[in-house]
Amino acid sequence: MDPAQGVRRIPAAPHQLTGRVTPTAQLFTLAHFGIPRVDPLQWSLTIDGLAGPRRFRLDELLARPKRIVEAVHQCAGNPLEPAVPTRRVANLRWGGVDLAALLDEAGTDPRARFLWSYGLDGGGFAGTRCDWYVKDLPLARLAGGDVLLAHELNGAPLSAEHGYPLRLVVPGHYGTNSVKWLWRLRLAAERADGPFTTTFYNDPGPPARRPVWALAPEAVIVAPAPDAVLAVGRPAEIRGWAWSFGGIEAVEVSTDGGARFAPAALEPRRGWAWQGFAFPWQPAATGEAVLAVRAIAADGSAQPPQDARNAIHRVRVFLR
Ligand SMILES: Nc1nc2c(c(=O)[nH]1)N[C@H]1C(S)=C(S)[C@@H](COP(=O)(O)O)O[C@H]1N2
Ligand SMILES: [Mo]
Repeated sequence: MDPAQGVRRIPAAPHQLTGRVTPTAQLFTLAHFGIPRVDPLQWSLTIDGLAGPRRFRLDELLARPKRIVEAVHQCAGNPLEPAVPTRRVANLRWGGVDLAALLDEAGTDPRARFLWSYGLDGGGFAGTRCDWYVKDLPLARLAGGDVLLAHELNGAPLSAEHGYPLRLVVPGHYGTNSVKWLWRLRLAAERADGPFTTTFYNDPGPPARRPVWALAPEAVIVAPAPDAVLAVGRPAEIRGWAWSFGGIEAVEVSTDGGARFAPAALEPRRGWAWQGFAFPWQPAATGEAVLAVRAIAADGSAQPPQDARNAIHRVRVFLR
C-alpha cells in the first residue's frame, strides 16, 4: 500500500465547486489505510455468501454493458467526529456495471438482506484492526437502482486513488459506503460485523444508533466566496448546490446570519445529482453580512443550525 497510512486530500472548498460535474482534479481522496496498487491480471471479483459463488475477471466485467450514473459523492467526515461538518462533496459521472443485474445472474438466496463489500485495504484504525475495509448495504437500496461496480470516473478509467480497478458506487449514500479496490461481495442475512459497520460510521440515537447510509439534506454556497467584497446597490446572486438521498424540495437563503430566510429558485431533482439554487440579492448597506442557506428534503427534514454533519453553511461577505 502506498503510503502505508491514511490519505486525506481535499483539493476544493465549496466556493470552488462551480461546475455541475466536479472535475476529477477537484475531487477529494480519502483512504483509511493508504492506496493499494492492483495488478489487473491478478485481480478478480468474488461473489459469495447467499449468492453464487461466482468469480469475475476484470475483462469479463469491462465487457458488460456500461451504465453511466451522475451522483453526489460526499464524505461523511471523520468517523471519530461525526457531528463536525466537513463539506467534502462533489457531483460525479460514474461508469460501470449494474450490480443488481449482475447479482440476478449470479443467483441470490431469498434469505439475503445485506450486501457486504470488501476492499483490498486493511490495518489498524483508531484502536481497532481489520484485515479488509468492509462496508454493508441493505439489499433494499440495491432494488432502488443505479448501484454500480464502477470502473470509470468522469469518462476516464478509475485511477488508483479512486479505487482501480473496480469500486462500489452507492448513489444517495455517503462516500464511506462506496468501497474502493473491491475484491469481494458477500450476501448475508445480517449486517457485517467489522469496525467500519459496527464501531465507526454510526450516528448516536435517540432512538437507536443509525448507520451512516443515506445522505441527509444539505446545501453549500458556491457564490459569493468567503470574504468576497460586494458593491452596495449592485445586483448580486447567491447560488450553490443542494442534495439529499431523496432529493431537495426547497432551499431557503438568509442574508442576516440566519435570522430570516426566504425561498431561492431551485432546479428540479434529476436522478442522484445535486440541484442548483439561486437567489437574487441587492446589498443595501455597507458593512459585513453573513449568508446562510438551508435545504429542506421532500420528507420535510431540514438542516440543523450547528453540531451536525449537515449543519447550515454560512459565508461572510463584505459590503462596500
Ligand atoms: N476500500 C476502501 N474504500 C473506501 C475507503 C477506504 O478507506 N477504503 N474510504 C471511503 C470514504 S470514507 C470515502 S469518503 C470515499 C472517498 O472516495 P474518493 O477518495 O474516491 O473520493 O471512499 C470510501 N471507500
Ligand atoms: Mo469519508
